[in-house]
This record gives sequence, structure tokens and C-alpha cells, in this order.
Amino acid sequence: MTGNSTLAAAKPTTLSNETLTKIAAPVRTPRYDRSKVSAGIVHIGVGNFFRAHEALYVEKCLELPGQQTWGIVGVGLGDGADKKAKVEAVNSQDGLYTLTEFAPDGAASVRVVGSLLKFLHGPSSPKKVLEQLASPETKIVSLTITEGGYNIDEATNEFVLSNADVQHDLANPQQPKTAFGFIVEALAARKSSGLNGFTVLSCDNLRSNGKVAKKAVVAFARARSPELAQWIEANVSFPNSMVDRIAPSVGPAEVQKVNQLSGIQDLTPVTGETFSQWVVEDEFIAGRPAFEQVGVELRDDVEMFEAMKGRLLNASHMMLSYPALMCGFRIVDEAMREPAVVDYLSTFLEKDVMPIVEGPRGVDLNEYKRNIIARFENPAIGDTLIRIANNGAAKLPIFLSKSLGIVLGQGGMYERFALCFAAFEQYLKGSDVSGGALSVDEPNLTADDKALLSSSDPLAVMKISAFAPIGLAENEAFVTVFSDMKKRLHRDGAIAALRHVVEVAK
Ligand code: CS2
Repeated sequence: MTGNSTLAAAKPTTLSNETLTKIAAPVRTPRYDRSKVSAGIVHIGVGNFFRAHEALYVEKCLELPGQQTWGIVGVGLGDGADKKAKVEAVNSQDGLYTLTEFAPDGAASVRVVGSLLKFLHGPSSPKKVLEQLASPETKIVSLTITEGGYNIDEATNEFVLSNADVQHDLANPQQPKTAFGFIVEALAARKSSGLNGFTVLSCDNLRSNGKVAKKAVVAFARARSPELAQWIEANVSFPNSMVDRIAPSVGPAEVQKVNQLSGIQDLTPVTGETFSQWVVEDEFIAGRPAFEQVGVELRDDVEMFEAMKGRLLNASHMMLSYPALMCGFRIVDEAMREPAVVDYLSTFLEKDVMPIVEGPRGVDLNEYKRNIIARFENPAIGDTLIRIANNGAAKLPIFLSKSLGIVLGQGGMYERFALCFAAFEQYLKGSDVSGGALSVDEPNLTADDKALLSSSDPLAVMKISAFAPIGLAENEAFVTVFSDMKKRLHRDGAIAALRHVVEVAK
């Protein structure tokens, strides 16, 4: 199938269990009987990434013999009208959706994924969600709740019990708002009815995501009862995992494009690159699907993969997005057609991070780097820079602070990092350096951060709560380079600033 072909029959097929048989090759449909599948997995945070990644690995498992207990019930925690509408749209299609994978040469392949059996909406049906989590059939609770969703204080590295939603959940255990409120209430019910625990599987881009999830769940439980916390430590496992697949935002234009390609009238299609990787610790206390048969790597050195991916790939996304937005680009591969952008990313990877990151056994960092550049260059997937830029206050410290801490400690080169921060500062103002509008979405900025950012403090961006622990504003040398980058960005433009930070590294 090519990017331009249309498979559509005269009238597009809607998506549901009933219409599955009407969908013809080359669109692939589930090769198992959905009516025989039960839900061994509850997934919290059903975004595009989850539907293009975990749900596909599980789909492949469901096609194997003896795997039919591993279907997924999705849970959405967002309480906006749009979030509820998404849940309804997915359910109106019996949980089915199309996944279109785009190879770098533009070739596309479409499959209908059936592993998501139903989608529950936490805010309107907390009881149903709690029942599902507490059900004996639930063996794994997986999470994609975003980097900021774990509610860990960057400075103390502790779970923030004073968070308003956490306090709400402690006071109203039957109507939780947070993932931790739901998980701990369900575990308390399992404990009191003599059931076993389950695996909590974090699939967010965090360093040691399993350990972070454990910290959050156990801290929340301890605030309810130390005995419950102890039971959880003994009966729940928290494997670390590294997840990787670029899954862009899918707006109305993309919906139309992929639906035309597939001939299916899908209300909630997802798209992704062909590349996909999942490396997981084999610590599933209540069992797991036959992941090893569908390309999941079960390894004991997952944290090395997480460190490599976060500090090289996600960090490159961060380093790319703000300066590239300042250049006037809006789409990742368009930015990657500008040589100054590619030179800058290559310099960042080769000079700033590769020397200070240890790759996992058997992984060649140079090849990993080439692969990152090639994936970003993929012209078929149309990933937006703003998707990557948004939520920078939560993501920048996660992906950059380890490397930045080492570089600051060694008194190394600050130019690339400083340019990224100068561009981030301008992005927060809602426009690029030429006045082009940017839609900023920064849910993790606190009221204090916002007050600081609207003050006249020239170093405000480095002092917001997420970055303060890194100590950028106190580092005179960094501040000097940051001020220079700011000047260059506004006076010479973003491309010239990018060329400059490449030149100084030669
Ligand atoms: C991106 C990720 O927004 C971001 O932080 O870097 O969503 C990235 O596309 C995925 O982690 C790729 O696996």
C-alpha cells in the first residue's frame, strides 16, 4: 500500500464488531475471536502513544494460542468534555480503532486493533473503574499518565502528598481523581477480600519509571495505612520499562487523510512510525502475556535503556523543538530539512551527551544516534514540534538535567543547552521570535512559576520550580552564555544562533 492509494470502497465502513468482516485486505483486522477475550490488563491513560504501542504488542499476543485472557480495559482520567467525548467515540466503535504505520519512504500499512475491549471514564464512573481494578481477572495495571503525572517533587524527589488531587483522593477513596487514588483503593479492596495484588507497569518516559511508580503508590498507600503500604510492597510488582515509538497528534486533517487511505470511517484513528521498541524487566507478579513472542525485550538492564532513550532521543526532541519553532518550523521533518538544525542536533548528541552516557550491553550509540536523526527525518508521519514542546516544564528536567548536571560540574560547553533554554523562554511567551503564534500548554507550571515568569527577572525561566534544583541561575558561566544566546536569537535569528552553537564546538 502506498501513501497515495485509496482503499476506500464507494462508501466508507464504520468501525464496530459487526462491520469488522466488511473490512478487506490489505487492511488487517484482528485474527482472533474478540468475544472470547477477557481483560487481564487495565490501562490508565489511553492516549495515542499507548494505542500505537502497548495495545499493538498485546494485539499481537491475542493472536497467539492461549493468550485470550490478556485483553485491555482502558481508563481515562481527564474530566474535560473533550476527554469524555473521546471515551464515548472509542466505545461507539467497540474499542476498535485503526493504526496506520508510516515507513520513512511514505509506505503506509493500516490495521484495525482489537485489544482495547472497552474504555471507562474515571470521573463519571469511578465505581466501574474500581470494580475492574479489583476484579480477580486483572493481573496488570499499566500506565501512561505523562511525566508530570507521578507527582514527584523535583527538589526532594518525594511524592507530593499535599497535592490538592491527592488530598481529595485520600478524603474520598471511592471517588478518586488520580491514578494512585484508584490503584490504592482497588488494592485495599483486593487485600480485604483475600485476593492477590497485580503488576503496576509504568510506560512513561521517566528514569526508573517502575521505581517512581512504586514510590508514588506506596507513599499514597502509607498516607492511608502503613499496613496497606506494607501489603502492597509484598504483593505488587513495579517493573521498569523503556518504551519507544513516535505517535504524532492526530488532528481533523490527519483523521481525514488516514480514513481516506483505509476506507474506514474511524472516529479516533492513530498513526505512528514503523519503528517500535519496548524493553521491560520481567517482574510480573501475577503473570503476563507472551511478550517475548511479539518483539518485547525482557531484560534486567532496563534502566540503561531508559537512560539512553531519555537522554538521547527525548532530549533531542526537547533540544529540537524550541529552537526549531523559533526558526518558524512547525513540523519535525520540515525542521530536519534545514542543515543548521541537523548539524546542531548532531553536535548536541556527539559532543554534549554521548561522551557522558553509557549505552546498554550490545548497543552502539553511534548507530542509535543515526537512527534518531533518521526517525526525526521521516517525512511521512507529520509529527508536530508543538506536541513535543508542550509540557516542557515537566519534560525538560527529566530529559536534560542529568546531562546538564554533569556538564555544569565539568565546566563544559553550555551553548547548545543555553540556546534551548533561551528558545524555551520565548516559547512560553506564546510566539516565535518573528511573532508567529505558538499554542503553549504547560499544565505543570505552578502559580508561583507563572508569577515569576511574568516578572522582570531576566533569569526567571531558570528559576521556575522544575528547574531551580538544577542551579542554572546560580551558575555565572551558564548565565553569561544564556544571555548571549538570548541576544543572538532575537538579534540574528534562530538559524544564525544554531549555526553559531555548531561553530563553537568545532
Ligand atoms: C516526545 C515523546 O513529547 C515527548 O516527550 O519526545 O513523546 C516521544 O515521541 C516518544 O517518547 C518516542 O518514543
